[in-house]
Amino acid sequence: MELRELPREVDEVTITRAIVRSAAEDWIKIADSDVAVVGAGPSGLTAARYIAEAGFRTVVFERKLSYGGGIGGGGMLWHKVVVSQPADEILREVGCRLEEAADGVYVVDAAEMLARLATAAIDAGVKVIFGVTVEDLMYRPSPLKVTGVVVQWSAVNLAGLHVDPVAVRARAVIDCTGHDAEVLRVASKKIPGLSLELVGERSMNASSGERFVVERTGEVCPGLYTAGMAVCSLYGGPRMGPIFGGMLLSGRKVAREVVRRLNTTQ
Ligand code: 48F
Repeated sequence: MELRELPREVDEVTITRAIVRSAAEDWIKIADSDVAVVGAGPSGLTAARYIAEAGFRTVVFERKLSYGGGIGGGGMLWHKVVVSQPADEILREVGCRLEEAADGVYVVDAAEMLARLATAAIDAGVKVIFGVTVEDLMYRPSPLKVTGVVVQWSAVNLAGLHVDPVAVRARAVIDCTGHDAEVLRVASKKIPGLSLELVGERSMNASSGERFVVERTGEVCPGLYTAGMAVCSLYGGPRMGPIFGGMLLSGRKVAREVVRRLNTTQ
């Protein structure tokens, strides 16, 4: 075999330094972001893409080591999910191939949707950080405003180690953590003066659930927004199962609201 077809020799220390230096440079920028999105599921990836396309420095913190949240599981592990109009527009923008299953109702491969939403977000300039859990918020009491997130390596939490987390400033924080609404839950317990009570999601009703999510998506308090299933957990909307259009439209709606706000405030 010719030498030029083999991988170039690399010293192990060069690998270590390259990773640590580049990651640290990224984190120095991430520490002062415009927008922090929590969760790389369908609502989070969609929101992050539109916000980055509008020119804002956007980071997504994802607790796991992969994209997609609930997309990859399809419907009870069947490798497909469904979207209905007008959410198909969002999937077409990122190049997904859709099959019409009924009038205005489409089916798409879960793996394709996940990969294309993620690629489009990355192409727009979103920085996605895996293996990091948002465990708390930063806030300013008067006037009340959420000013960032408190983050920890997921591995540290899994190991039950007592390690202090670090903070990331953001002009807007979006809870896209899905059914558990983790960021909103923390906010409701730990931010004085914020009267936020999580009602909890209701049993399944696909169409009402999808509409509910999109209608109620938006600002929760200054600096804090929510999209996706977290909206149902907060306000008591029905779950909708493996139909995902509401998640995409909710991500787009919150992005528009955040962009409007960031463009009108310093
Ligand atoms: O659950 P998830 O996909 O949320 P979503 O965008 O979409 C919901 C649908 O998948 C589906 C449905 C509707 O069709 O019923 O369930 O609302 O993605 C949430 C992501 O957030 C991550 C979690 O690992 C998942 O990938 N996550 C949750 N809590 C945290 C977090 C946290 N505290 N810090 C970082 N990531």
